[in-house]
Amino acid sequence: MLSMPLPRHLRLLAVTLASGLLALVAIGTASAIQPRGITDEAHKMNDLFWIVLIVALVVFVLVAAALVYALVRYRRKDDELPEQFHGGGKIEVAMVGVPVLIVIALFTISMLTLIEIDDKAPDDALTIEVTGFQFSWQFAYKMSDLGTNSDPNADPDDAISIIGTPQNDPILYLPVDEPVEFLLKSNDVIHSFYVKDFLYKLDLIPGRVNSFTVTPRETGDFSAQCAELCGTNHALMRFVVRVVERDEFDAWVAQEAARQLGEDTLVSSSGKQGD
Ligand SMILES: [Cu+2]
Repeated sequence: MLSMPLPRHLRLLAVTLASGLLALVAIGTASAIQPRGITDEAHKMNDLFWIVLIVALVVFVLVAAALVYALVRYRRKDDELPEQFHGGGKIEVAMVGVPVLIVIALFTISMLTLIEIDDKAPDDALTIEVTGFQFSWQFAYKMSDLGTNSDPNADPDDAISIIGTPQNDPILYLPVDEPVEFLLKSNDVIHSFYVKDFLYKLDLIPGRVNSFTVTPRETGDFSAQCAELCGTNHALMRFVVRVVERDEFDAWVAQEAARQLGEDTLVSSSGKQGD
């Protein structure tokens, strides 16, 4: 017990400041460890994360301050019972109404974000078929479906394909500032396509195709991995997402096409234009 009790409003101020300080520590920690993400979709999810965190912290500060204040202010001082009463109309309505409004608001914002990030890719978006297998990845790019630099006359079967091994992480090339649609498949067990900087993860399930779309906004190399325990070498199922400018992407495609499909195939597929 304090020998010189602080005035009531000072005590309330002290506990509010203390819980506010805790809330600031939470914000600092979150901003230090939470990746911002590199895609439009990730930025929307990141915004949602901060809205929810800040609302939660405001609620925390108010509830913690009220709790500590009540514990101190109304602690047992003698054997006399305090005044006994039932009900408190206004405060009860507020204690039900305010949380309900907060939940409705957060639900609405979350749904709107979900609808935006689950938006289907435009038809002309680059499409990459991702196949997970024990224990690496295959990335296939169809020559007829390369986004802005597609060859509409390419043979629909012409595709370049990058296949990794557990010892050699495959590189997933993406052009910056363009929507990319991923089609996720698996022929053995369930894997999970997880790119930390997309703030997104989606399972590859045998017998079905899962898809999602992102628009990367930053160039660079970003590490990624399988996020579903899929067997003994699951930990070696890593890959690198390399986001590059369109020019560099086209040069890489041309180089891989020449290597994998050969000059002949390219000539013959453009030769079909006259058909
Ligand atoms: Cu896996």
